[in-house]
Amino acid sequence: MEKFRFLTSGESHGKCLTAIIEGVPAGVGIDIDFINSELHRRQQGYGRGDRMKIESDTVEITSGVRFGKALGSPITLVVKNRDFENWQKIMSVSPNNRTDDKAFSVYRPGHADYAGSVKYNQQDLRNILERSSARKTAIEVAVGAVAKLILKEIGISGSSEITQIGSACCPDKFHKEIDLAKENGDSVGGKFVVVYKNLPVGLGSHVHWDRGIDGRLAQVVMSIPAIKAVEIGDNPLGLCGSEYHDEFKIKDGEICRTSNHAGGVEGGMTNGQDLVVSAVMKPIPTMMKPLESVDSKTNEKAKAHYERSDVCAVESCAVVAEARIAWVIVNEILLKYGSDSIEELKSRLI
Ligand code: EPS
Repeated sequence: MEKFRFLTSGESHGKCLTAIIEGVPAGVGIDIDFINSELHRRQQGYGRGDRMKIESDTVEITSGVRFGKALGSPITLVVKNRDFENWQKIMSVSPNNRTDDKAFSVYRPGHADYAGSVKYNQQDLRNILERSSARKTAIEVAVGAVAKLILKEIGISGSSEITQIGSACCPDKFHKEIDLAKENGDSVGGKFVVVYKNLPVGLGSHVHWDRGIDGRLAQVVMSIPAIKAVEIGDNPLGLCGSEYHDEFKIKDGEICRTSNHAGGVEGGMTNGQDLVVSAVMKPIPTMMKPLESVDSKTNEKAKAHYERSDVCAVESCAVVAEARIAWVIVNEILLKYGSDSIEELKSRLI
């Protein structure tokens, strides 16, 4: 059941990335500066590649907003790819401009090149790279920023933190790990945590497998490029029930908890505690010192394709996860409380 729904489109070096969102209640304040600040956050982080020096992502809104407020009609967002200027011929829509410039045929282990080219019957692996690139997360962050603006109206906010880079678990060693990977022509992954506060009790449901908010959160975070594991709350491995579960207490006549190992979700529903989602990102598969691979044209041994990439993008990935989690929370709020306008939503949440 989707109440906050959208499609995105766009290739990494195409003209632009686009999203059409449906379900934003009328009257929500759409602050373009906020959307742009989220896009800026996604571009930051130690270890990002040169593409981020070219782009300065900003959003254009071409429908669904008037005088700073959502109309309740579909909102269209556009983020231009500045780099398109350098790729106009290579990414041309017209059959008359066909070129082999930037075509490649050696699979990058760990990327979508192999499975994507087999599935879509493509010989030029660029036809897979262009959409599988994490560039598309720019427009996802813009959609997430709109979701965050809905949440802001009702007092819900989120943030993220990096908890591990490579084998380092404290921030003062993070840059060293990234520098070392760079020196070695390598890449490095890590782990981050996203926390959302002030959620109402009962988003999601225990009544059917596909309605649990935990499953929905896992899906949106797991499908971010390069994510290999998602956890909600603390990892319970090795803990006894008595150590892991969060006891109920009474304080000033109110039910409360003194721990949050469950990460704010019990029985597939939010329980009013902070929602805590962490995820593990693998090292980016495009590497200066390429791995051994195969040329799909000749079926012969070859070094994997390399082109400009990031050494580490864990910080950006955390911003993407914040955005995607905002989609899920907004969708669940709209499912539970309905609402065509923000005033209606606020009155139902009291
Ligand atoms: C990205 C843009 C890309 C990469 C990166 C993410 O730009 P380009 O390919 O032009 O250098 O920097 O993509 C990947 C890491 C990947 O594996 O696809 C962005 O905007 O986030």
